[in-house]
Amino acid sequence: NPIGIFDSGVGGLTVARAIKDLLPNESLYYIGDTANLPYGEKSTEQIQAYVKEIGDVLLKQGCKVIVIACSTATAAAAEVLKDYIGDHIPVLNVIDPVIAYVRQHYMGKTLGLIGTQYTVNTTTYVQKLEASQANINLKCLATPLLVPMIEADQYEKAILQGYLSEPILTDIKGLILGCTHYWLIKEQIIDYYQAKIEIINGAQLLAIHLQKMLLDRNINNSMSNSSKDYFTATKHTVGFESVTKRVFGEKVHTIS
Ligand code: DGN
Repeated sequence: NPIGIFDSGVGGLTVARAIKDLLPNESLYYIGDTANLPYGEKSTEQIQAYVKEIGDVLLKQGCKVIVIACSTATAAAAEVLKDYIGDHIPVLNVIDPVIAYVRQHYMGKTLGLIGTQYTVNTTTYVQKLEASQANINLKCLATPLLVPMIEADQYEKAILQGYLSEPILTDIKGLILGCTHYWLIKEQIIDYYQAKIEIINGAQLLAIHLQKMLLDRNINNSMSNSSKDYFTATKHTVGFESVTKRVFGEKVHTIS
């Protein structure tokens, strides 16, 4: 059975890639909800409705676990999706592994976070840090122009630099990429900071967490050469096709 992964578009491909690199024998079923993109400017109710619909599709595909590969969807609908799916299959998200990581490595320090308007407005990361009693000063900046730029598979240096040079992000010890899309421009972000601070990304952290969970539950796939990945978008876009090809080299299927 495949691992179900979804995002509003191409962002979650960074998570899918990290999972595939760590667990090459697992099959992936990926949905980019390009018909409803961007999630970052939608209401909680809207995002929850999209997420439930995707959950239905992934269940129908027989997924053994669902990975919410989007911070915005996690902030809006992680609990709702868990309740909706019930105990059938585990639901993982990209925020929790980051919280655990920074709690271990950045106690008492100041970190920056960039994310969508929704993620920053709902203060989900701050709340989760507080709930885990992580004493970390988190400076959050909404960077809404990045997702459309990345979805279009384009890069504009001035937009990224404009955000990263905002005063709120000075004197940080690390930067959390609080949106899965941003890892697609990681080189540019690392370049901006000249590798002086750590760029913290949930994708690899989640993959490690997932690996452990699959083993614990004994639902990992140890058979070799049997994995098959499937990538689909709710609406075909040139950007989805080109980014998927670049990250995975797969053909994109569109479902309606
Ligand atoms: N990849 C999504 C996230 O991690 O928040 C971006 C959502 C969007 O559509 N703006």
